[in-house]
Amino acid sequence: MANTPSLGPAGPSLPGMTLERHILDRQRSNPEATGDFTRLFHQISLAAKIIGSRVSRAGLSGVLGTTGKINVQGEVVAKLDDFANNTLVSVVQYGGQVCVMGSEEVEEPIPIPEGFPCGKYVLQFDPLDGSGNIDINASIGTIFSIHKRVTPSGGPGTLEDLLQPGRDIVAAGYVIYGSSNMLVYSTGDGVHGFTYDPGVGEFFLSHENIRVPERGNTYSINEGNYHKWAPGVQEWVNWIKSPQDGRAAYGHRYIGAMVADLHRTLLRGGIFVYPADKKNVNGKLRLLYEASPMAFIVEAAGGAAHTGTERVLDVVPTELHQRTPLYIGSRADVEDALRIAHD
Ligand code: P6P
Repeated sequence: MANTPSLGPAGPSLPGMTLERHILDRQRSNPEATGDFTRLFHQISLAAKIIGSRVSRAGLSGVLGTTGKINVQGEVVAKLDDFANNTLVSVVQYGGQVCVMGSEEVEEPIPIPEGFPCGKYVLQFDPLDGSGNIDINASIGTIFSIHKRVTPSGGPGTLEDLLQPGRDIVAAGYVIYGSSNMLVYSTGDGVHGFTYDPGVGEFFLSHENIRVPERGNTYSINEGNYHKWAPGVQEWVNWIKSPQDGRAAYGHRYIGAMVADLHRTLLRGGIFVYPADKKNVNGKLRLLYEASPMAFIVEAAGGAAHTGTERVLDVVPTELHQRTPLYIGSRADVEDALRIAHD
């Protein structure tokens, strides 16, 4: 039955396939693997556990509220934004698997500290997506993507290593801190979800080979921006609200954290849209550490992701924090949106 925990070769003695085992099996199936990817993923998993632990008791550990700082995005930095960013950087930077990092919270490329080895991977992340939801205890998440470096090995990574298109992603994933914490990842051949068991301190396979339904029945967009949208987007939203081709009208869901809205879309189908508007002329979501990794995952699950003018994964970045409009989800729903909003 789909999505039932796989006991795997370990057999009934273990309660299920752990994330660590899943990544290790992948390494064993690749004769050229050195174990660097496994070690990097273990670090990301550890960071997810640490962040998840702090998120789950945010109201008790003095990390609610803001730091008073404004980040490169011009957004107020929540204390948990800082904590999540510092956790990811500190857990990864000494491991020797990464040559440079990029973070939503840091204006410049994050170098590996002097005296520590630079590896073959490039890690980019939104450490805490949807931080506006923290203080109201709604779902938030972490998004990450991994590329191979393109500059010569050995020395420090550069901006060139970060400015790579999504089609060259080696692996991408997200963590959703919600009613339960889950880590979902893909290396391009299938999308797999792991649910965190706090009693054990491990992520266990719970959603094997997730597939986005060809079409859903939910659309997700901030309707409060209606009057800022281009007429084509307004036309699509009015269209999707009315029953089409004998189908019932779509329901509307919007959590305000892309990870949560996209997790629902990944599992149940439908479409998430954050279009360009009069205020965000290039869209609001960031390409490198939000749209591209999520597009990689959704496409690996059989869905589609588009900017309105091109496939998200084909966009060649020119700036670390550049933004993009985003239409993502079930292939048929994305095609409808592009046909009505952009043709
Ligand atoms: P709005 C959160 O700030 C975020 O970056 C995404 O996670 C989310 O989908 C979007 O912005 C929400 O934006 O303008 O609707 O609050």
